[in-house]
Amino acid sequence: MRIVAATNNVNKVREIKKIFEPLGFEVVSQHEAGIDVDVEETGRTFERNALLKARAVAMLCDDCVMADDSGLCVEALDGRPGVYSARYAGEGASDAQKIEKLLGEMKDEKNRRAKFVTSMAFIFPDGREIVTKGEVNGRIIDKPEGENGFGYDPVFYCPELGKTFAQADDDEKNSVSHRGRALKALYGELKQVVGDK
Ligand code: ITT
Repeated sequence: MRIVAATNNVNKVREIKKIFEPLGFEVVSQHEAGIDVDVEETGRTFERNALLKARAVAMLCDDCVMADDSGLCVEALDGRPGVYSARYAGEGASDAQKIEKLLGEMKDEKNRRAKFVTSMAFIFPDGREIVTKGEVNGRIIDKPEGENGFGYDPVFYCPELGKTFAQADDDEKNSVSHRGRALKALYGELKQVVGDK
């Protein structure tokens, strides 16, 4: 089964391929599928935005489509940046700028608890939809550690791995991450609908 990953984030595509291709799915990015669309994320929930992205690409192809909307929710910041994680430091800000803003807001804050959240939307060519979720708890450290991953990974310490997500390789991150968990839940639901691939 061919699945178009409806995202412009190449790091997400790499993580999705790593989990789904060994399961027998062919995953192509929307760019590889020749689809050029940048969906405005106007929803107030991860689920709503994941569906917006998936539906926009599903209208433009005959394949299965998946899209995720993810973000970092920090307890001391009342769940921010949350669904605004990509735009937290302004439109077009770099990962380094987002991290700098986060560490500035967290300066002197004792409660470092945070979680990454993903909503994963999947749409079949006949229009049927599946949405799954994944979360991972961790804490915000006070300076970036590690070179892998993307986004807020260098300041997200994951107790389950004993390191930041940026110190983990793709397989380690996928084994516990919000996106990895949402993808595994999706695989479980797909198996029920279409059987083993
Ligand atoms: P698409 O919408 O095209 O998929 P995006 O990067 O805008 O790409 P999101 O809206 O889902 O994706 O993500 C919001 C931001 O949350 C993202 O830009 C990162 O800064 C952060 N983020 C999401 N997943 C992450 C992860 O696994 N590790 C670190 N940061 C992540």
